[in-house]
Amino acid sequence: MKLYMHPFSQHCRRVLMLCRELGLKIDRIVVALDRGEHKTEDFLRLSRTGLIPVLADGDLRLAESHAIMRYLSAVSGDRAFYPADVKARAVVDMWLDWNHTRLNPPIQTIAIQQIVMKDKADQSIIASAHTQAQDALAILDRALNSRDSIGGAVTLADLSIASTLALYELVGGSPSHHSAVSAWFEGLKRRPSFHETAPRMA
Ligand SMILES: N[C@@H](CCC(=O)N[C@@H](CS)C(=O)NCC(=O)O)C(=O)O
Repeated sequence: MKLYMHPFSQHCRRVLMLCRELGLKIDRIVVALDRGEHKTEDFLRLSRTGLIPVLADGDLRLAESHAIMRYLSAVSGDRAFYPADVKARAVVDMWLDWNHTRLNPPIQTIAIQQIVMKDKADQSIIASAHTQAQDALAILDRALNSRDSIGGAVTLADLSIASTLALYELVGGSPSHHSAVSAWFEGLKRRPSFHETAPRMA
C-alpha cells in the first residue's frame, strides 16, 4: 500500500497514526504541494480531488482521509478504532463529521493564511478563525467532560481530531482554555502513533 502525502498535512497524519496503531506497513510518497504536484495530470489520474492524502492499494485509489481510515480499519479487521457495534460506530462517524465540518475548517483557514499567504495574510480572517476554533473546542470540552460519546477508548475520531489539534498548535493555537480537551490531547500525544508521525521541522 502507498500513501501519497505531505508530512505537514493533518489529513495525512491521521492516516499515518492509524497505520502505526494497527501495525500496517505503508509506503509514504511525498507530494510536493509547493510545486503544485497535486494539480498535475499524473496526480489527477490518481485522484480527481487534487488533494492529499490518496491511498493506493492494488487497483484501488482512495481519497478523503476518513474514507481511507475506515478502509484501513476494514482491511485490517480492526474493531477497536472503528467499532463493529452499529451505535458505537455511528458515534465515531458523528465526531469524524464534526471534525470535518466544525473544527478543522477554521484551523485550516489559519494554516493557509499563515503558511501560504504569509506576508499577505489577512489578520481579521485569522482572528475570526481562532474564535470559531475556540467555540468548537468548547463543544468538545463539554463532550469530554460528560464522557458520554468521546474520550473513552481511542477511536478513529480521537486520531482525526488529535491530528487537527496538532496543526492548530503548529500555527500558534492552543486548546489550553479547555481543560478536558487539554488533558485528553496530552494523553493522545503520549502515544507512539502521535510523536512518530510528527513533521520534522527544517
Ligand atoms: N477532506 C479531505 C481534505 C484534504 C485536504 O484538504 N488536503 C490538503 C492538505 S492538508 C490539500 O491537499 N491541499 C492542497 C490544495 O488545497 O490545493 C480529507 O479529509 O482528506
